[in-house]
Amino acid sequence: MENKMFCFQCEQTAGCKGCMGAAGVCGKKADTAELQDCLTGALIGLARAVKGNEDSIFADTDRMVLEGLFATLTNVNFDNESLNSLIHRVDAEKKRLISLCRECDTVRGKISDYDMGKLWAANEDVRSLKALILFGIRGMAAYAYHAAVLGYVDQEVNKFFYKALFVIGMEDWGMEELLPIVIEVGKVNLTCMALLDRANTETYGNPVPTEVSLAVEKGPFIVISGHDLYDLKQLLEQTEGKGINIYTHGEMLPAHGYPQLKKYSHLKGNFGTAWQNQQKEFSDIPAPILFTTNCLMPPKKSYADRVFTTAGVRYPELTHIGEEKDFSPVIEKALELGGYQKDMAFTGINGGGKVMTGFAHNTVLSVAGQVIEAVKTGAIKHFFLVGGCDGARSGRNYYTEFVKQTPEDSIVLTLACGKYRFNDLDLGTINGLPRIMDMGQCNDAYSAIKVAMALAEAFKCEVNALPLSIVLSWYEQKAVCILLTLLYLGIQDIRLGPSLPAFLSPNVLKFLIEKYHIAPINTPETDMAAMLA
Ligand code: SF4
Ligand code: SF3
Repeated sequence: MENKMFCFQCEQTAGCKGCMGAAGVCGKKADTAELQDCLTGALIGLARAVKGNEDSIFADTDRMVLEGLFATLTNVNFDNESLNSLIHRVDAEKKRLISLCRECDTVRGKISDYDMGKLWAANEDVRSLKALILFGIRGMAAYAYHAAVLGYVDQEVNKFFYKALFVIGMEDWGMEELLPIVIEVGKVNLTCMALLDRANTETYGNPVPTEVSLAVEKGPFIVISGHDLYDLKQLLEQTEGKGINIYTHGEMLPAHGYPQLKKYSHLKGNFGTAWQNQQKEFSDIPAPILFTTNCLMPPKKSYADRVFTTAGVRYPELTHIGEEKDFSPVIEKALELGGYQKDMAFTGINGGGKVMTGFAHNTVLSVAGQVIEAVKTGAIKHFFLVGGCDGARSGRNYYTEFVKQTPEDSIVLTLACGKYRFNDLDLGTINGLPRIMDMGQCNDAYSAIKVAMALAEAFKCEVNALPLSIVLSWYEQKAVCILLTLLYLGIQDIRLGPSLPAFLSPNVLKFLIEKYHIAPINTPETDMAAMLA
C-alpha cells in the first residue's frame, strides 16, 4: 500500500486542510485510512445492491452498515485486521443480495464498490456536500448503534443509511441534488437521537440531577470511557460486590444521572477530563481503562497494558472484549493493579472537585414553569447552549472564557465532552436553578432541542426569537450530524469553533452563512457582546 492517505473528517486535521502523509494527526496510519476508505466504498457498493432489492435486507444487514460506518469515525478503530474482516462481511452480504435480485442481471456490472479516490478528487463543492453527508451518517450510525444495542431500531433511520450511501456514489450529482440530502441527514438524525433518547431513558430511567465527585477512593477501580450505557451497566453488574469501584471518563460522565445506573453504590465518580488529556491522565493510573466508543488515542507504552476495548473500538494488540461482554480480563486487571493506596483528590481544569450532571429534558421541563416565571420576572435574561466536543487546540480555552463571562442572569446549558472546559466552575444559581446545566452526552442535543422548542411554545415564538445563543465546539463526526439537525430545524446564528471544518468549500460555507447565519467563533468578549445585543 502507498504510504499516503487523505482524510479531513475531523477538526484536528493537518494544517486545517487534510491529513495526507504516512499517518493522521490522530495517529491513524495511512494503510488504516485506506482500509476505512475501502470499507466505505464497499458500503456504497452494498447500498447499490440494496436498491430495488430492499425486501431481501436482514436486520443483520442493517447492523453491518452501522458497524461499518461507526468503524470509520475518528478515534474508534485503528485495527486493520478488524477493518478487513468488516470489508469481507460487507462484500459477502453484497454478493448474497445480488444473487437474490432477478433484475440485477442487467445491472450486475454496475454494482461495484465505490472508489473513494473519486470523492476526494471531485469538484470541491461536490466533495464538500458529499463529505457532509458521509460524515453526518458516520456520526448518526454511532447513535443508531447504541440504540440498537438496547433493542431499539427505527426503519426510517436504517433505510436512510442506504439512501445516503447510494447518493455519495452518484457521479453526476451537483449542489442542487446534494444539498437536500445534506439537510435530510439532519432530519433523520433528529429521529435517530430521539430513538436513542427513548432507548436510554426507557432502559435506565430519566436522568436526575446528580453531583459527581472527581476524587478517587483508595482500592481497586476501573475507568470506563465512551458513550455506551449498556457496556457500563454490564460492567457494574459484573463488578458488584467485588470491592472494585467504577469511575466514568469523558462522555460516560452523564451516566451518573440515570436511576438504573446510579443505584450501584460502587459507581463512585468521574476520573479525568476530556479525551485529549487521556495520554497524560492515564500515564500512571493504577487501574484498567475500558473504551466503549470514541475517543481512543493511541495508548502510550506507560499504560497500554491497562487499556481494554469493546464494541466498535479496536486498537492493535489491545485486549478486546467481544459481544458476550465478559469483562473478566478488565476485572482481573483492576484487582492486580490494586488502585491507589490512599484516597486521591483530583480536580477539573478550573480546580473544582465536583461536577453536576443529569439535566436532560425530563428534569428541565419538569421545572419549566419555574424557568418561564424566571424569564418573565427578568431573573433569567438569556440562555446559552455551549456544547459539543473538546479537543487539543489551544484556542479551545475560548469556551472556558466564554462561560466565565456569561452574565449572572443567564443559564448555560451544556452537553458532550466540551463541557469539561467549564463544568467544574461554580457559577451559582438563579431561583434555585443551577446556572450550568449538563444535559448529557452529545446525542443529548436532543434534550436541548426539546427544551428550546418547549420554551418557544411557551413564549409563542420561534426558537430563533428566543433569548438563546448557541455556541458549538466540534471535533468529530457526531458534531457534524448534530449541526445538520440544527440546520434542518432552521436554527440560525450558530457560532462554530474552534475552527471551521476543512471540508466546507467556500461556496458551501457561503450558503451556510447566507441561509443560516453560521459564524466562526471570534473572541469571547466580541461574541458575548453580539449575543446580548
Ligand atoms: Fe486526520 Fe482527523 Fe482523519 Fe485522523 S480523523 S486522519 S486527525 S482528519
Ligand atoms: Fe467527545 Fe470524542 Fe465529540 Fe460525544 S468523546 S463528543 S469528541
